[in-house]
Amino acid sequence: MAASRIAGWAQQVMLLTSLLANTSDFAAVDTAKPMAPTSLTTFQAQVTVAPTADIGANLIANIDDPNATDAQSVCPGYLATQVDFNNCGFTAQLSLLGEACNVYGTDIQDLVLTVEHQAKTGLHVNIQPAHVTSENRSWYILEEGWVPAPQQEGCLDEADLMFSWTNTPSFGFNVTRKSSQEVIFSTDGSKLIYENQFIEFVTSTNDDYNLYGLGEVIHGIRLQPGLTRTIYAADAGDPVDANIYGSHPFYLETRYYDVDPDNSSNETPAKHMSTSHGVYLRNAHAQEVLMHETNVTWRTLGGDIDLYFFSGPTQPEVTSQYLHQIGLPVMQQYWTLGFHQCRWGYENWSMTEEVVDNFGKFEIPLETIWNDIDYMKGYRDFENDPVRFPYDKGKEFSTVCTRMVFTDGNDTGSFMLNPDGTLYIGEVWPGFTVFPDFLKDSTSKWWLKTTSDWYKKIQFDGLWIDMNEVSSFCVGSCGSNNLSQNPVHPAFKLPGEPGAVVYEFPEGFNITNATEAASAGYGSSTQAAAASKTAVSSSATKYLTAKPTPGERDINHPPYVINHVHGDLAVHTTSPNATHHGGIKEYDVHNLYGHMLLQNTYKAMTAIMPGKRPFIIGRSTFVGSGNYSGHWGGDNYSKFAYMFFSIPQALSFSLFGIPMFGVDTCGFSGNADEELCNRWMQLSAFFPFYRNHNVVGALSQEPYVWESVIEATKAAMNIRFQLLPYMYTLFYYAHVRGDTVMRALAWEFPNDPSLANADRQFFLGSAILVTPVLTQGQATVDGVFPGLVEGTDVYYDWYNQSAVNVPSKKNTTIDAPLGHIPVYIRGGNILATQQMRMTTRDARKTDWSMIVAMGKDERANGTLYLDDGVSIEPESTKLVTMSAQTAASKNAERKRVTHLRIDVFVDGDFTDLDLPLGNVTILGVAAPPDGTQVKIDDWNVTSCVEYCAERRMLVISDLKEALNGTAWKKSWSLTL
Ligand code: MIG
Repeated sequence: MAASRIAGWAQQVMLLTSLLANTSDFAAVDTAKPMAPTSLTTFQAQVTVAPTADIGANLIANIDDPNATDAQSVCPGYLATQVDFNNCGFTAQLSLLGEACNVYGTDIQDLVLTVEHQAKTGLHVNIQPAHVTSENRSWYILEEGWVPAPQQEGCLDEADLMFSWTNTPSFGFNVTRKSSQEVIFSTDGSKLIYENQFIEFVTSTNDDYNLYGLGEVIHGIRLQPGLTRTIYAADAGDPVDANIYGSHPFYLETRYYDVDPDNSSNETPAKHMSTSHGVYLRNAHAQEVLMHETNVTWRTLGGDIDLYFFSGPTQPEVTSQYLHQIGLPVMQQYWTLGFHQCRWGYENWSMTEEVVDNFGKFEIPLETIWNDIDYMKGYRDFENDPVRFPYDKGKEFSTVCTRMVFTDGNDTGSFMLNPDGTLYIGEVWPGFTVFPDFLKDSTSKWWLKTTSDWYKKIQFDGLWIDMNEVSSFCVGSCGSNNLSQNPVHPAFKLPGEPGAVVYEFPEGFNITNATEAASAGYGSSTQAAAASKTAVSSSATKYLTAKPTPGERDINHPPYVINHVHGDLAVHTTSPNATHHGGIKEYDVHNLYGHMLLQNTYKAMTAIMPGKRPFIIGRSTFVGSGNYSGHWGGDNYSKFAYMFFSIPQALSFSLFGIPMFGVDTCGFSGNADEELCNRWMQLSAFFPFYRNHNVVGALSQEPYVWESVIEATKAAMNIRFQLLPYMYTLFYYAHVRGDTVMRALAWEFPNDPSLANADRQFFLGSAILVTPVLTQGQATVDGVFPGLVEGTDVYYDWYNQSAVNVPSKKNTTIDAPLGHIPVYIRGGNILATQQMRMTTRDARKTDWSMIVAMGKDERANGTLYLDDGVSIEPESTKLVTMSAQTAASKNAERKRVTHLRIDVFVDGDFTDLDLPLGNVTILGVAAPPDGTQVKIDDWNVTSCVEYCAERRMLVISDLKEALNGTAWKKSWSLTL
């Protein structure tokens, strides 16, 4: 949890008065025993939970079970009748077309199909049981109060998408893009299976399809045939290709077309274009999506079929259409884009302060310092450890208040229950633990009160919401009869305890650090344990053959076994039969737990800090969480491989509407080394959320630990700070328009099929291309400059400001020695920049510069959004629109730039950042200018004009006075 914003170097003492909380673990239950003053090392005296406590039934996932029944071959499908048209679509009845198959539940005889055109770009297809009662409502219906349902006004006539259906051989439907007649979704020819614990529908696909999204998962960006995406929120440390923290049942599909298929000439390369569309299944149940060669099969363990199609037809349009429906990304405070230092293992205030001091000593910018669960007393939420993290110079915190968190919550009925109405008591860091029931209104009030009571004792600037999947270290209500043992030690070894996993080093550590590697026992067998820690047990032999009981559900062991990372649904989280007030089972809402917690935390923070944008970084997210929170990538590893995975994970979260994303820089689990941390501190500088975080017990990895990392960090931060106003502007457009911040190459160049899988580089907005080294021991990196070989685009090296030479082949080898991250400005863009300081607050006081990167057409554009950086509804804002153009004489002998013009259009009255403009650097100016007299709004002004022929760069400096010491006070035009 984290922490304090450092208001400035003179005010380091602020550190002691602001802290972000890990609200992961919730209130500990009341216990007869007084709380022991705990620290990580006092656990020895505690009762340890039985090693079997977190082990569930030994299951074989259906997709791995050779004997599993294929629903398609045994089920009858449905028949559509009673079609009833209305203004925007129609309804129909679907009835089972034969004998029930009851394959993974009980077949539902009658369904209602609703098809509704939404505005021009949206199509909604809903299939739900005809008879939903108040008792079984939560089995099938996802309440709009929890997850809004897209509602776009507008109807049929201009709709982009058409819906058609058939009854042969059974009910199936097609969604077709009207303009091109291409079918984008087709269940035609497959059967619909609709049971009380199992739904399946199948859409046929084109060959070699390009799907993106369906998270959260650690994988490359493109989802190819052979994969299964399981969606069930899990506390699992970033295993590859398994379900982890968040649930995002949304995909983007991009289809490329050869524009001139008859062209067989070798000279003119094939020309392509693409269209993209989005598919969102609004369903919060456990589910999986199987990607096959010729179809995509979607299976859920409940809920309904609530499908929304977004017609695009480009990725930016799909994303914007989707985000406008699920909730646009929340605007972040400016300072949150500063650098965050964190680790599990800053044991007390003085150690925390020492880290802050070290940043000062080495002059590395630092915005915040975060404390992890170390600050808590007995790992309880909302309570600081009185010895290590006292509220006020060691003054003891009253135990009465501690219990109030639990007692208040209990008195207001704010916790989840067992089916018999007693408290559900799982186990997390504080020991036996209860879990807020966020489906109940009174819980919001209790959460708000608890959060604000704590805020009165320790002022924080944001909240880090960890373990909200929700994590519980034992199966079932394991604390129910064991409360007297509290606070118990979890069934597993804590990092750093004897017998715990020995930390591994990054790939290649044995080569670059031979001596150290030998003494650290690198490569020893103990390290295999780290990898298997989260892997699914390969010894699963028992297949739990739960035969469906007609009409009843087995929610603890559903007949269809998803490929859950932890096997049994009850493992490492609250059990499916944990019960909410009002009777709703966790089975039906599990994937929403994290989202509801984020939503409630947002509410609490807006009450505590009225008018201010809450800063929340959450682990478990759902569709729409971006409306409240940012996200970090969870427990990754100090490995080069995970540095790579951070890019596709970030790009997926761009699609999910959570642009405030970053991963644990230098890696969480395992020891980082100099080379890895050097590369990673540079890479993450181009991610919106920039935080170095480490597991307890691992070697220190703050950027000042290694000399080369200090230099590399400052070099990258220097660029980041210059780009902060640009990044902030990108956030503004994400917030108001549904734009993305980090972008895949394919999204910026939709007509280049070779980029469909490109996820080792990315764009920040449309202007910045980042091509990092992602592997060990390299001094070069292969990358592409989209559009460069093709002649449509030009790129300028950030460092030497010259245009990149057109390479002979598309994939180019770029020099990238350790400490250098290749960064390019794409021609056609204008950036307004400021300077690096130790904090963003001070950076916001520096003079402006402008970088104009001319495009192939000798034009460039840019925007700059300015406000106070804090308020949800700023009193005043300013939007600056910049454009530039040049014209060069065609006289080959004496080529001159005859004309240069820059227009700055200022709209709005926010004045705080009307600081001087120092200089304008124009990249890609074909020839020297004809004259040197700069005019601003037709007035001759004194300034300095320099042209560098080598770099084709023109610098106009000394503009401060010419503009009366303010860059954005009013609109102006510069001509030369
Ligand atoms: O069970 O608070 O992902 O960032 O350091 C582990 C300790 C709990 C998991 C988080 C990680 C954090 C750790 N937490």
